[in-house]
Amino acid sequence: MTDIKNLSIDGQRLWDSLMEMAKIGATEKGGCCRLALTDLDKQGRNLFVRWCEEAGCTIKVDKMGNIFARRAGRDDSKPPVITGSHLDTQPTGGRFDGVFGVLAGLEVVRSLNDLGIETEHPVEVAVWTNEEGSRFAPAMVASGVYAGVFDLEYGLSRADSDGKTMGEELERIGYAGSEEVGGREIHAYFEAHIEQGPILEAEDKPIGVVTDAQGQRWYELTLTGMESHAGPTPMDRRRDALVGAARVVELVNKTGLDNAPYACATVGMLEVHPNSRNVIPGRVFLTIDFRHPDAEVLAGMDKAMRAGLDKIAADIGLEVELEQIWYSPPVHFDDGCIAAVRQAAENNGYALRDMVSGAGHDACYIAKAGPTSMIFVPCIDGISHNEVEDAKPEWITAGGQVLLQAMVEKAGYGA
Ligand code: HGY
Ligand code: MN
Ligand code: MN
Repeated sequence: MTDIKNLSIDGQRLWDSLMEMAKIGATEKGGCCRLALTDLDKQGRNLFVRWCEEAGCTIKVDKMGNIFARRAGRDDSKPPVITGSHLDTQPTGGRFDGVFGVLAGLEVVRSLNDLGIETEHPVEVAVWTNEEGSRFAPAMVASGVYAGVFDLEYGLSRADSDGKTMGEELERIGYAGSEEVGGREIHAYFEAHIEQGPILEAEDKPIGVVTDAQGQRWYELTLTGMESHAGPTPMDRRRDALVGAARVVELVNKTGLDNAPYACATVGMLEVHPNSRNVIPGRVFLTIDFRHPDAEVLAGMDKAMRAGLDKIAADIGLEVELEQIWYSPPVHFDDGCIAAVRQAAENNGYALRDMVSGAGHDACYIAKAGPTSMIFVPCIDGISHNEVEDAKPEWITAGGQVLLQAMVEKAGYGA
């Protein structure tokens, strides 16, 4: 029986599958746009399913459209070791965010087949629906339903800006599965992902042993003032919602800076009404994204933002509608899974470092359903959620290699 530390993936095959998948929704600048539950997402899902069936997997789809490609274990009654991530992208997404974790999982299955290894526990590769939270908010909603954080009705009722719900779109693309969502034991879950930040590349380390993920608070804010004529309306008689929004953008940014070095604060969406060049904006909608590894600090950022908002509204005479639409608490991953990742990286002589994930991932919710941890690899200049997102083949191979060995460690093999 080959020692686990000698098990290898085929890095070129993994890279090739990533480049093949990247053709679906390819953008001019070299990125990918496969918004959740669009026809392009359907195409990506279909390609993944075909590849998994060619690798001998059985496929199950649950009521949130989560896909599970299963490779039987010697004792198939045992809970599975699962890996995976997401295939949906941001509008200006890249070729690696999410899809690396999905196809690294497929590469594990293909490598187990090549190596003739039968694991004790079954192995599954998962595709989680709508991780990005771009077309449908919030993010990670389907893994959240799987973990029991949201109920099924909430998940299926999430609507996009055109009012189309996830339930309707799952039916339309043929991925409204029949399997119940969650409620089963997971022996271990590992998610491989690009870091989406600059640390690993700067330290020349191909592996991040992810111990934690920071908490997030997402808000939707509507400021209402008074539309009026941009010409005759004196400056001191205006209730300009966009001036208010500009101060809110500055307030959000300051709230992040005031809680440096770990806090992150972003206004990502801003819609002006009526958006006419000679009308004083009467209404502005914007989104706020706060993050921090410490729940207390995150609560303090919330408080500071609300106080600042009240002052802006009073100064300009605006009505404020603020809704916190999502709270994902900081997560500490499973120490046993973290150790398996660390051991696998050390087995292969990869330089590594412990990390806290700045981004949210499906693993943050799956950690509530079973022992979970993540494997990070660097990305070029730490850039992600951008069409130029890129990685080196040796980094991708390193991540896949560690994933294989960590999973086999947990799944067990050989009598
Ligand atoms: O927003 C996030 O952290 C993730 O990319 N959905
Ligand atoms: Mn991702
Ligand atoms: Mn992302």
